[in-house]
Amino acid sequence: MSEGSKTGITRRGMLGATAGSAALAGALGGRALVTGGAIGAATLAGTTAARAAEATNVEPGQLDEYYGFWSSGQTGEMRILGIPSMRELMRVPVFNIDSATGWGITNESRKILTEGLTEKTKKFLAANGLEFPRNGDLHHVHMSFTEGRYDGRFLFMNDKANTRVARVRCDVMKTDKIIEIPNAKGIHGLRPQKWPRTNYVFANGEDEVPMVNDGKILDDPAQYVNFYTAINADDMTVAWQVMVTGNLDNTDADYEGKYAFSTSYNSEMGMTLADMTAADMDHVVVYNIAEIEKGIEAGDFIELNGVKVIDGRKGSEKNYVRYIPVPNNPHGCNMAPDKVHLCIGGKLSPTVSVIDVTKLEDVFYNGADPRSVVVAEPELGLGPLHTCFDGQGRAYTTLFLDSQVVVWDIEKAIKAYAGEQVDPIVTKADVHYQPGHNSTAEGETLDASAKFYITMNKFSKDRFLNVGPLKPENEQVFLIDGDKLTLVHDGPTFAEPHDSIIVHASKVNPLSVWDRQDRMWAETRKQAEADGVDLDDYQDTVIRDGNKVRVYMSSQAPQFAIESFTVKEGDEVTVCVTNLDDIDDLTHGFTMGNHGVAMEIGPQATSSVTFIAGQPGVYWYYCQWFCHALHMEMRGRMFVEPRNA
Ligand code: CUK
Ligand code: CUA
Ligand code: CA
Repeated sequence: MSEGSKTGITRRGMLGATAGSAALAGALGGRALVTGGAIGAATLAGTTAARAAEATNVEPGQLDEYYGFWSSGQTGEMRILGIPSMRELMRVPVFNIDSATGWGITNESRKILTEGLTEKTKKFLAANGLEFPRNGDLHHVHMSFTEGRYDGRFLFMNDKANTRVARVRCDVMKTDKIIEIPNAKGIHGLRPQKWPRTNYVFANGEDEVPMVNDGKILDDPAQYVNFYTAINADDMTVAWQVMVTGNLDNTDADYEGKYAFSTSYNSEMGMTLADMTAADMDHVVVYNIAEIEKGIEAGDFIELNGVKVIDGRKGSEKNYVRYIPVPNNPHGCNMAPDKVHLCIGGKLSPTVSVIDVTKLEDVFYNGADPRSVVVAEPELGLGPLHTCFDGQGRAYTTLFLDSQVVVWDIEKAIKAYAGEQVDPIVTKADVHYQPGHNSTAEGETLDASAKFYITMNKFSKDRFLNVGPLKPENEQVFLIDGDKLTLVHDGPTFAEPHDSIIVHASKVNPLSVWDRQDRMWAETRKQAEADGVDLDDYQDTVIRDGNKVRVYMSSQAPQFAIESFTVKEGDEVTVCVTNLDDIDDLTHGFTMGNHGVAMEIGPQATSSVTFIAGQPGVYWYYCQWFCHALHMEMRGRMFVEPRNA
């Protein structure tokens, strides 16, 4: 029995009048406290909390108004949440290997995980006994844009650990492309082009590398460079790269299709912590997209590992890039939906630098001082990292060291910078604890709104039951109510959402049943055709091809069409399953016992998996996605005969 429960009052309930009233309001359905009775301070506070709870409450059975697309850091997957409820709806494996869906195990996913790797990488992975990297570090998820708004086509994301960029199809919420970025190292910041549409996805290489990184140069920092990459979003190929001075942290693009930006915390090109924080100022790199395209067209590039690379390093930047000095070790890079102001989080500096992008023209073409584009630098608090927007002129900046969010007014900050006596700070609210990224609904688009504020905190400490030395992170939802932020939700989460985007549900329309002809299994289809198997007019059959055996079977709840098949020890067995059910939510699985293989097969989907048959004997395969009252009975046997029998 826990402390306090003897009296029927929990410790949590005694934390304060507001919390108590909120708990009471929750127990009464979140609507009770607005009616009469004794009105004291506690009740008034409770009223606000109750209203807040109501505004973010999604009753069981009701749907959320927004989708949230979440990164997962070192877990390597993408997550889908319902907002404002913060209910986790789905996990989409991307750079990770996933036991439930067979991502990284099925032939279809292995193809996606391997085909975009460079030949060099494939070779050294093979030397490590690997086909593709086992891990990923996914920091930034962003949706494709059309004219500054989310268009519901694709989601793009980075892998810092293995220098990759992936794309997820929004029609089926599956990863369809993963490419390794040549030359660069450690893809970190990533953003799609906003205007006129996402033709490019921009990606920062965080880590400097020797030019050329082939082992001849190791510890001569003077010869290190960094790469900014533009990826063709439609076919996921590298369009071009720009070689720059200083490392690259976060990136964003403007609302005119003219510029993209990167923060650099290491303009010093230092290799140690002391070196990286030595200078007073670092910089923001501004990329002039039209000039870079012209330069590529005119042949002003070197070709490096098959990529056209423009030289934008200090001293040879031409009109390709400009370096805007900002206080030391900046981090966040966020374009406001007013189309004008770019906000750079100071991190080591308590300021956010506001860059007016309409002034960049003069820096590129009229020799204006690069610092002249900085129109405000409000002092906001300690450790400003990322900024999001509400479409009403306000900015919300996370203060990592202060464990707070600061709400501030962009126009007032500009006036204060010009010498007027105005305070740009609207309010501050405590968060628990140490926030990194933050999100408002569609806050990085022209549809930015002032409904919810979500903070992604790096530490939860005491906010949840103790689960051992490794604690969850904590994500909190605040209701934005005029000048006020009201905390309405704590949400523990596993490693480690860096970033999220909130997209109105009307813009995302996934299928419930696969199209039988989906391109995901085009290769499998080709193999079936070569085997004389028509996957549309299903023939359940076993094909023998030397030591290779291909088993084509359909599944329909609660049965696999083939209830047993025979192979020889050491045969390479491919099992291809097509789910003939075409009902919402009727997913089957295929798990081959003791062979380390499993896969998910959605309604009308085809999926295949290849493995080497084990020791002679009987092996049961079964459906591991609960599909029917007779789901447990949905199984069959693989007979493995001795090789020389
Ligand atoms: S970074 Cu994580 S808190 Cu990788 Cu976007 Cu700033
Ligand atoms: Cu099919 Cu479970
Ligand atoms: Ca620095």
